[in-house]
Amino acid sequence: FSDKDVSVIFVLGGPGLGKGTQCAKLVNDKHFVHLSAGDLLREEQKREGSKYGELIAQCIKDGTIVPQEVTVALLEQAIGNEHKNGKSRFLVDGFPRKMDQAHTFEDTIVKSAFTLFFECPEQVMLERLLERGKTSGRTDDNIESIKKRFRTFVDTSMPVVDYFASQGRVVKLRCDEPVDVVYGHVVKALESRGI
Ligand code: UP5
Ligand code: MG
Repeated sequence: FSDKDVSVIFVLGGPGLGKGTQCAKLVNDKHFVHLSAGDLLREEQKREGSKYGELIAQCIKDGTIVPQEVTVALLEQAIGNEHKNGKSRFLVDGFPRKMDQAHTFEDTIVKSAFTLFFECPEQVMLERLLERGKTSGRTDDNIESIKKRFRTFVDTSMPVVDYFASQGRVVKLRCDEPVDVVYGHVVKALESRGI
């Protein structure tokens, strides 16, 4: 895709800080298509006949990154389908979380407009995840998996944010505040970019 036809904003930040929550609000107000890489992987995991089901299930429980081929293909397919239906503005949530994914996506699908990056103390993420875990049914919302997800975030995903930041392509926002306050920061950041 050309970045004239399709515009992509990456939404990054540690586990459970509220990326999905903020994206859902933007879908309502600004008519973005929200693509959560984690949600696409969970759907693929459940899909009958998927050859990646077990691999995805294991990675999610261990908080490790599914090989990029799987995730990039799911995103490309989803963007293509939405684009056929006339959609052009995408929030890609929870991706790229490893350097190879960042390069592959931007070289083969489309260059992102910029990255919205949420900063959040681990303690706040932990509380939100444990609270959600009471009802989410997610296999990774337990203390063992959460600790592994935090490690992966620091070791593997932060370098992606640092890389985009070194190119001046990151908007940093804080998110240890109520949902609507955080959303106020998000809207301001987008409006300052004419969105
Ligand atoms: N909540 C939200 N905002 C709040 C606020 N301001 N104040 C108080 N509470 C707030 O929110 C989490 C909880 O917090 C909710 O209960 C919410 O009400 C509350 P949510 O919006 O769901 O947070 P989010 O950041 O989306 O958390 P999520 O758990 O989805 O983040 P992760 O990045 O960990 O999970 P994801 O689904 O992206 O990935 C899961 C796994 O998939 C990864 O660990 C990895 O194994 C795999 N994966 C890959 O391998 N490759 C990829 O590219 C992507 C994922
Ligand atoms: Mg999410």
